[in-house]
Amino acid sequence: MTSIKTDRKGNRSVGVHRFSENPLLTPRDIEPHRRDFEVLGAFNAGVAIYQNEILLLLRVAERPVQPDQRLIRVPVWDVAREALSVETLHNEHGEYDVSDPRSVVSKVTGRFAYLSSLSYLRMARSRDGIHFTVDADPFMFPATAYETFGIEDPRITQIEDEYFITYTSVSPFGVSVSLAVTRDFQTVRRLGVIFPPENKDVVIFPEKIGNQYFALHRPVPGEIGGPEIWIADSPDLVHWGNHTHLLGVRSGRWDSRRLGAGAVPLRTKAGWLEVYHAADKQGRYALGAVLLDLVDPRQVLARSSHPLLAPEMPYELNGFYGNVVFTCGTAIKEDILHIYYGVADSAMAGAKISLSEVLSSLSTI
Ligand code: MAN
Repeated sequence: MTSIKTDRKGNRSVGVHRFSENPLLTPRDIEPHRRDFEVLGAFNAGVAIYQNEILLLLRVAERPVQPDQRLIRVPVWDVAREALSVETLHNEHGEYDVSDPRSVVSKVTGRFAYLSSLSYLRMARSRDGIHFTVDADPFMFPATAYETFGIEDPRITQIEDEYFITYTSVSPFGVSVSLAVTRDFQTVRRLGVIFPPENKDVVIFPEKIGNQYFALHRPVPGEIGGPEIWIADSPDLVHWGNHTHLLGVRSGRWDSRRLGAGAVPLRTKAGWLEVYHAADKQGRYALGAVLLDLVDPRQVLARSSHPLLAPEMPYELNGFYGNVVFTCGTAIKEDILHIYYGVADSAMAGAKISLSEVLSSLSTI
């Protein structure tokens, strides 16, 4: 049975089955890591399967409780003290622009000053992939000079018995991507910054291709060019080179403004399937897929002309930052792809989609 629908223009859309239990995890399910903080979001989780459990490595965003509207209290990791500090900004005369809830912009300099919350990584574990128990303590907390504003959007790639975690590290130096590794999801070892600013959305392929490891990454050019997906290779997962541009925005389509890799690429008979996110000119974040050649992943074989999953449900449309679906990981069970995805920068949701339907929905233009 197929649920591919074809509209009058011949465009095919794939049947997506959101979990009826959505949202799976919300800020209410998470205790803040300290009592004077509040949880704003638990979203954009990396996915791993470990000892018969589905793990969601959540990005948890917290901020200090804000007792007074004239003041803005922002969290910053203090590297020298090895402690979280709370800085108080005076906003009596509207000195700061907080119209984008994600950041605090100085009206004096016209520039970004702080993130409004600090993100760290926290583990949720499940036997059935639907009901999750959240660990009491953070799994990874900011710890280095490149992480003082937080760590975000982890992706987990299993290579043999090691799990490599790429994550966004944010600091006054910019937005970079760092790597860490764990074997047991108890202890984790940092391997440092692997892509300097500005870069995000790094996913590592789960096996060597030829003699090299491969990764997708998303630099953000300052003046010329745009936020698009690149591919690089590496002999050791730490040193990356042979950078080439892979996938660009498409004017007038769902991926017209910016795009970035989402889930860890999945090996299929037809090629590497990458579920990626993109924003359009209206700022809507949706998910689609691209198929890359198995032997030479620098070759794009086909791509979604329409999103596989776009914000529709109230929990996707409304939240801390609405109209956003954003994935950092999937799990495959036979032909069914389970997409775990962050909604509205607030919570986690899941959806099932047939892998063969996804593959046959991709088009070569
Ligand atoms: C950023 C991403 C995500 C976030 C979206 C929407 O580009 O890195 O962290 O979900 O924007 O706010």
